[in-house]
Amino acid sequence: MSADIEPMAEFRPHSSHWGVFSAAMRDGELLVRQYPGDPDPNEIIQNFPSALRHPARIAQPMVRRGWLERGPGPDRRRGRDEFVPMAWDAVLDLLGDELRRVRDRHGPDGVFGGSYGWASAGRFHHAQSQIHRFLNTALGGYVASVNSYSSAAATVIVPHILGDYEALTKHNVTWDQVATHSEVVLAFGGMALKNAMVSGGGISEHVERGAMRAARERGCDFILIGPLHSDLPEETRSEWIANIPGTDTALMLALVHTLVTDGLHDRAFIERYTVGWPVFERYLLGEADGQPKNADWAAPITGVAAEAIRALARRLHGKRVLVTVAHSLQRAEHGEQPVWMGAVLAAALGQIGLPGGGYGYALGAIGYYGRRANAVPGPTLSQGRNRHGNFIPVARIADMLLNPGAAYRYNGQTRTYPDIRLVYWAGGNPFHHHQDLNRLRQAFARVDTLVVHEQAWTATARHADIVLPATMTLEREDIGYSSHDPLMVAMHRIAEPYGEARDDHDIFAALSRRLGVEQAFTEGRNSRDWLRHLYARTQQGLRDQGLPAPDFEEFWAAGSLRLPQAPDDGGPWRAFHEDPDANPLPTASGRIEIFSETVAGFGEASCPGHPTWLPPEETPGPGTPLHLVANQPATRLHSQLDFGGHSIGSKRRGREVATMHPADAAARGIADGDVIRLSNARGACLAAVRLTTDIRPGVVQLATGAWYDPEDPEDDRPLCVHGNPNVLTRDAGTSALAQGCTGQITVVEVERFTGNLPPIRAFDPPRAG
Ligand SMILES: Nc1nc2c(c(=O)[nH]1)N[C@H]1C(S)=C(S)[C@@H](COP(=O)(O)OP(=O)(O)OC[C@H]3O[C@@H](n4cnc5c(=O)[nH]c(N)nc54)[C@H](O)[C@@H]3O)O[C@H]1N2
Ligand SMILES: Nc1nc2c(c(=O)[nH]1)N[C@H]1C(S)=C(S)[C@@H](COP(=O)(O)OP(=O)(O)OC[C@H]3O[C@@H](n4cnc5c(=O)[nH]c(N)nc54)[C@H](O)[C@@H]3O)O[C@H]1N2
Ligand SMILES: [Mo]
Repeated sequence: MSADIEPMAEFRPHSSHWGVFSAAMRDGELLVRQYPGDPDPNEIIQNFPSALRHPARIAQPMVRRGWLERGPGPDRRRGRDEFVPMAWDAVLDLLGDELRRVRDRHGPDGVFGGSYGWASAGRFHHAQSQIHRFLNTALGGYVASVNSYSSAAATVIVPHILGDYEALTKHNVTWDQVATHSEVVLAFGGMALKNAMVSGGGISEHVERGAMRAARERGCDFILIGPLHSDLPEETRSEWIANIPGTDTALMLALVHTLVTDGLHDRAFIERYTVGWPVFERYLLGEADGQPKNADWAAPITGVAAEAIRALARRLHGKRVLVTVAHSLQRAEHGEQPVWMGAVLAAALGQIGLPGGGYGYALGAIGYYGRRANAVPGPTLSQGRNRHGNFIPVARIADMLLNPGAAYRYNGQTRTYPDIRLVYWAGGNPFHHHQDLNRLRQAFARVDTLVVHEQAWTATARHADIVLPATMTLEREDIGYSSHDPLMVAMHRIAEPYGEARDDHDIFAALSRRLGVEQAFTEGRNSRDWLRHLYARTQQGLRDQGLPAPDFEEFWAAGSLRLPQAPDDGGPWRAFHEDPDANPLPTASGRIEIFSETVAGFGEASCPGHPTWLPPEETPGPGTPLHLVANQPATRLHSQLDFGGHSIGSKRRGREVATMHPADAAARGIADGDVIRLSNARGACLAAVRLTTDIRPGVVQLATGAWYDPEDPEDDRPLCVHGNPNVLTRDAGTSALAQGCTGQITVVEVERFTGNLPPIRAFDPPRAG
């Protein structure tokens, strides 16, 4: 039994994407305590206390007045209308009828149930699993979404060029190897501690700071490539090369060019472990197009001096070098290219497969990367089978809703957008995650019905026709588990549900009764039975290994269970390095593909057969002279609990804080603490500004996650008064290969806001009538 969690008197164990903790209710107040075993606990849990009973929570089922009066149908009043409260039984009857109507008239192709989003950490009440299981059971399937907003470009390109995507992030170079072996860490986009602080399913130990400190103390050099100096922690004492956003592929090409022309590239490695180098080399040296991709060529593109590029390349030779590429680089136009080119750079250095060396794609971006895997299976709710099978690449949702029947390209296929009548969301916030929100509003106006389960009045809930209040994680029992953290947590209920909120599972169970599939959905289990059932898999796994396997009641009473983990064996690239014939990679050739016949065969100009510098369409110019970097927020996870104390505490004058360079500010008459207006042709938002020299001049940074707050919701392109950068970002795919999200980088102009400051209303419940 584990003594990892303090004995359960008043404080009970719980878990979240941002860490394991325990909590108690005392005199109506929520108290949270960080997990004592965490060497570097995450302050984001401090959003819970003030969020639990915040008026931004949804208290009862609500139906949009226009939908109630006129019935299902396209309506531009979504997000502008008032809501009518309704009793649970009535609203469930209404929704049951609507689901039946859409199913019978349009079939599963009329329902979009992708429902992308991070939801909460517990594995049974995992909203996506619940909604997919429900739609599969009740409708026989739905239009799904594939890949993630996080990493679509990498997810699609990596199997062609390197092998298994999951293994690249989760079974590759670990933090232990960095602490012990790396001599140089070349971090494109950095490895900001704020990011690794988050881990889907929960995390008990944040180890990244300690590992980077240990590496540094051993003499490892950290080199940060990117626009923000804060993307590597102070502990690394990093050297900072501040390139222009979106230009890393050109920089990497020039590094490899210098290696090649100096004869420093590892020819033996390239020969033995890769295919396609000769084709790539002709491009690199300019034999294909007359332009050598040398440091002089890259300097004006990247904003990095040619001599600095050459010096960096020469420094990497002969060292144990780990090249890391943050997710952010590929969440941009042609995001496939830096992912591919990072692998080519690591291959040219001859490092892939060596301990602490090679290619650490996305290391540091999320807490479950760079760790050992658990050696027993964890709890997962079966989603059933989607017999229908249609899908879209996740970030193409607005394109789909606006262009039913249109053809598009994805991973070598030509596909067609379905005609969606009903959109059903639980556990995600498209008004957080999607780009060009004013366009998304137009897209949501097209459907017959939008259903949302939410814990709080997000803009997505405000745009829905039927809003069902969901419990917050603290209000239900669950199991906290991540495949790469050894502590499985018995998440006890801490508080009673807010208002009339119900668990997503109970809502779907009630709907499945109305649709005649209750037994298939619930299998006759209540929530506690399900936890017991899901736990049994882990228990059996322990038993199979002859390890102590406490029964569910013991696990529940102890509060946590420490699981065995697999050894740090370096993963598939270590095995491949040791013997490429015996352990080929699962690519077409079994080798690292520097040129891919498959990708070349797709014939996409936006993603050719080898890594290529493709200048972005969106670059700073007249009217929009600055780059905007819209990265992950430090004080919350995405938009979750933006109304919590820790998130609110980081705002100024109620607005999200943007950062910019004093030189850019001075040129615009902007002072630290001012409210600024960021704008481009797609939209505008306000933010408070903090000036810092830790940002590259010409770049403004505004994290995602401030709730969309239109000054005048009647307007088609309203000013967001709160600071949601997705009113500015561009809704276009990374390329015809992956069609991934490109939200990280856009272009804007910034001015001092001199008008009367509009109030923040994002956290006030909408009008009810
Ligand atoms: N411009 C720009 N945009 C981006 C990014 C970027 O870098 N730049 N990053 C992208 C990335 S990487 C991602 S992953 C996405 C994230 O986008 P999302 O995952 O959609 O963002 P979250 O705020 O985590 O949304 C989760 C929602 O689920 C709700 N929720 C939590 N628990 C439950 C529950 O148990 N039941 C129900 N029904 N609801 C629940 C929360 O209140 C919240 O509204 O954003 C993307 N968007
Ligand atoms: N606290 C917190 N942590 C999180 C999340 C959160 O919402 N909050 N979200 C989680 C999720 S879902 C994901 S997918 C990961 C995302 O992980 P990432 O995508 O890696 O995280 P970001 O913070 O968006 O970006 C990291 C840094 O990349 C830099 N950057 C941007 N563009 C460029 C470029 O063109 N070149 C270079 N060299 N650098 C660039 C920016 O300075 C930025 O700070 O984070 C996870 N961690
Ligand atoms: Mo993500």
